Amino acid sequence: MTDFFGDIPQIKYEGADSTNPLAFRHYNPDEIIMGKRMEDHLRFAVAYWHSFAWPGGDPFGGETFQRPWFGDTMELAKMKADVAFEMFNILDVPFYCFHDADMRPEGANFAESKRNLEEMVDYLALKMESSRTELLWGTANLFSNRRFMSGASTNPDPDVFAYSAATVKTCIDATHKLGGQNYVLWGGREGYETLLNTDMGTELDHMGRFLNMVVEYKHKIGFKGAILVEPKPQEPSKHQYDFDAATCYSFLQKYGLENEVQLNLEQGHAILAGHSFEHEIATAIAMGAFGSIDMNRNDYQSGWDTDQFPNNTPEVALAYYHILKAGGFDKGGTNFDAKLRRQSLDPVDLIAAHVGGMDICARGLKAAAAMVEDGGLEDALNERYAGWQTKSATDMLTAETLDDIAARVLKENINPEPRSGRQEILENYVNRFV
Ligand code: XLS
Ligand code: NI
Ligand code: NI
Repeated sequence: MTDFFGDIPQIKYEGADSTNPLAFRHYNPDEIIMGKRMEDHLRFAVAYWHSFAWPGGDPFGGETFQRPWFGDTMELAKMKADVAFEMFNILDVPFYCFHDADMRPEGANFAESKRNLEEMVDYLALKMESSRTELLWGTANLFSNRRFMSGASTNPDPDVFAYSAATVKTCIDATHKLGGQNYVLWGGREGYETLLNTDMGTELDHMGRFLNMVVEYKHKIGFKGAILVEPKPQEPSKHQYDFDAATCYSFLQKYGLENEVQLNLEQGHAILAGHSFEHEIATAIAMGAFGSIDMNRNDYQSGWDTDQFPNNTPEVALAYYHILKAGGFDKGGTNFDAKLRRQSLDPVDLIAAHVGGMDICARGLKAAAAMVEDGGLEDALNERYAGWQTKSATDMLTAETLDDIAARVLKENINPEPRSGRQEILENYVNRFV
């Protein structure tokens, strides 16, 4: 036991009237929502990197957090893991997620980094034996170290491609060993700073081959988890190839991976791409590529990936509405890819941030489920598309040609009458639930 969290007890559900800042007011794991426990709907995960590895730096100043486990030794890495599992227990979260670089010190060379990772994986496996918290996903950090400054699989230097492939192999092995339910690839520097020095077609081909190798390896070792790609339009690169859900899907199709790889969608990345979160979720669902979500929010004034904890119920409710309508998570879940503000120094801040985030998500889920059960949005959709229930309408999709349709429009003197889209009525409807 470390004494990092002092006497903060395990967080309990106390109901909406509770004024205890360290209690859940909405997140009630055992509450049944649409026939399933709330915990099993939401599948919360804590992100190792933001909570335990991020030092609180920004472009103008370094570390503010000064955690006792900061440093590059295995001993400190183990202390970090101890603290992480203490927090998982305080929050009673079902899952966590990690990058290799979050939990092991970087070695002097690949072999040493690999050994460090393997030793930490054994240590985490041990911690998991006496904890209920499982691994939602693992991933490789192919963006922090300077060797990745020009990309990982898209780097012009084949040695970096090789190093990245070897690193991803070790991270899939780690994820597999720890029983991870997914493996994520986020292409932080898979993109460019300037097209003046970038051969985009070649880089995309390399990235396509790389991802195919990941899928081949997954099958080779019998990893049953999902392979997920995480879209983001820019930052750190000026332009990232995994721009948004639609761009990722066309990439997957071009490289024959659309049946093998799904998407991990992040609220803040959706906003950076000029979309809403529900747009990205609905797009992935429409393509049959929905996998998991990274929950956070961006500051709407800064236009940057600020990775704050979510605190906007209406936004969260619409996201879960689409997820529920599509049948909910399968292997995916809600990972808090969110970090404290750099002035939030205290251990209690870390706990409160997650308590608030989990509560907002629970509230959003309950609102979403109430809308699904009420059926108002579904009815409005059915009514709006009711014309497509007729035979003449479906014939256009299955039997008629452009000529046929043109002839019919003339013959039947088809003359469409515009109808109201009822947007404000529907927005008012949603506001009844959130
Ligand atoms: C960064 C990404 C990253 C991925 C995992 O913006 O969100 O945290 O989720 O590499
Ligand atoms: Ni992000
Ligand atoms: Ni993310």
